[in-house]
Amino acid sequence: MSLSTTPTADQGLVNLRFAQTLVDALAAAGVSDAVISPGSRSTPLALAFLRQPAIRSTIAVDERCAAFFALGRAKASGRPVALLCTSGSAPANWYPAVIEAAQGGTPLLLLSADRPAELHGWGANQTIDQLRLFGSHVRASHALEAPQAGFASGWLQRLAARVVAESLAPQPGPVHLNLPFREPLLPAADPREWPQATELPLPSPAAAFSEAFSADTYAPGWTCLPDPAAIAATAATLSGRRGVIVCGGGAFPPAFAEALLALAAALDCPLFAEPLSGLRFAALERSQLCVRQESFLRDSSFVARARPDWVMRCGDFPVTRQLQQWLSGCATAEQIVIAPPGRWNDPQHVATRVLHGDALHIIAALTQAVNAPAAAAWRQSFVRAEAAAEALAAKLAAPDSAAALTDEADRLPGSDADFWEGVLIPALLARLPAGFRVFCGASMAIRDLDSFSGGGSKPLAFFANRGASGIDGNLSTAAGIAAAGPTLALVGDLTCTHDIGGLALARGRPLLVVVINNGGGGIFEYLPAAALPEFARGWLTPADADFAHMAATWGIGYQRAATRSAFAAALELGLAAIERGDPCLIEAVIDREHSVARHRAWWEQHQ
Ligand SMILES: Cc1ncc(C[n+]2csc(CCOP(=O)(O)OP(=O)(O)O)c2C)c(N)n1
Repeated sequence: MSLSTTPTADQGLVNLRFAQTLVDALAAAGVSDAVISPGSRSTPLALAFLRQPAIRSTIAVDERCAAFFALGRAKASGRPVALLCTSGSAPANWYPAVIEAAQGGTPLLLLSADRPAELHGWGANQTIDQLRLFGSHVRASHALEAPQAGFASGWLQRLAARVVAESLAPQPGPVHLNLPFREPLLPAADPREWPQATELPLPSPAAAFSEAFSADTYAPGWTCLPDPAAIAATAATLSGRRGVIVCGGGAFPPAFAEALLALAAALDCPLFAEPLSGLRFAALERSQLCVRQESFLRDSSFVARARPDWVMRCGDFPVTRQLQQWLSGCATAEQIVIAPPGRWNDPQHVATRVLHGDALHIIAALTQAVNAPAAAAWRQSFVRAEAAAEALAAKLAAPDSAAALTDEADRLPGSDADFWEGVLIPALLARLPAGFRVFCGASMAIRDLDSFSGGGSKPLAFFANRGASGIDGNLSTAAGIAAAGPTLALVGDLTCTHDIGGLALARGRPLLVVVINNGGGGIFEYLPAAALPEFARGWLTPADADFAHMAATWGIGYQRAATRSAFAAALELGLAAIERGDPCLIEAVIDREHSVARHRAWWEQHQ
């Protein structure tokens, strides 16, 4: 195609036809959600999205929030979500969410509108170099030319199907399309004469192009398995020996949990379920499951007695230091890592074998191949450790009738004023209705979830931005998840203030935000910086924000709680709002010094 700077008879009509061909083909390839930030240069594409009935479009002014919202929506659905914005700094605001999507393996389609080539480098307004803007953080990057009359629609349709495929396999992640448009952006003709969107099913070659993906799971229709010899060798390593399976977070396929438990049963080994594994709150057989390892692995004499011959990991690397340190201490054990193709989840460099492929199929193949369980006493030692930690956890939640009578200032363990994360998290999870989605923020929220969530048969789905573990965009991500149904966002006070704009996206969605307001970055209390005279100014950085006003800015309901009973009452009101489809923000006020003291006492109990 030659580059012409002379507009065709109706450049606007060409732009709209081009945009409609692309968007219709994205719909044909299975894209059902788009998040659009307003702008001029993106107008043909925005119109094409807004008029495509198979695509649900959400409008979000702040591109950073828009991208995190799309991330949340893609996490909840497992399907690629399209983002659209104008030229200039707009797509740069997507960057943190793009990084999280790349690290966390979430499919996104990044459609940035641009000025045509002849305006680049000549001082034109809102024109920056957008090519390869996202560097190595995208799975693929496509630089298109501005639409011209007679553009090749077959190519454009195949490109749409291709970018959807690229966002899903071999590793899900973001894909960038840079799309320049020449003015005039819209047709000159009467709007009533403009071309219409094509309704599905589309008679497009793109439909056949995307048949590689199963319509139900939206996962690649192929299976990737390691060499059968590697499966056989691994099965020999596992059979009849003392082992532990560790399951981290991940977007696992249906039936994965059952398959993993079947392998643990065949080997009669404990299965450590991480908070984001999807195994803690689910209707599953629980005799192999451990959810209290963060506690019982603090007992050095237990750790010395219960040395495994092998450890097998799947999903993301563990959340908390305790389990990480235990893994690095298993120096003599064989360490087997199951990872998606192209991923090397071994930051401690202790793996003795990495099995690349589809986790579900690898687990099923191993279950077939193993031939002997460990001696029964092996798992029993973990069952006892788990039960002991569970009993201590039960005491945290139980009110102490003597202490409950004392006044609030005492904050005695068991009293109403003894309100900290170890009490808040179990109370919250116990009250959530089945089927709730839980988005957990970075910092102490995810670590406390690991320590205090426990587990049960009530199904809850857990999410977090653990790819890059940012405290940015958390509320927007949770709002994106809430588009799929009732969702809890559990975040710290700095994490909340970092994404105030995200609260705007909570409007009209069943999102319950519980802000753990411990007066700043509580996590830093446990790090060496806490001893520095500059600690409060340089690390703790209390937000001193008025959360009631913050919620009011967006017309969102607000509750405040500083005791156990006030939190229980606030939770009832919050859940009633969710049932009506409205968001609610609960500010849980935690005395930081008390919380630090209670965390320390809790950890010491287990040593
Ligand atoms: C975008 C980003 N900036 C900075 C950090 C570093 N960081 C990690 S935790 C944290 C403090 C979070 O405070 P808060 O949300 O109140 O949670 P708490 O520590 O009290 O649990 C910061 C600044 C980060 N992870 N991501």
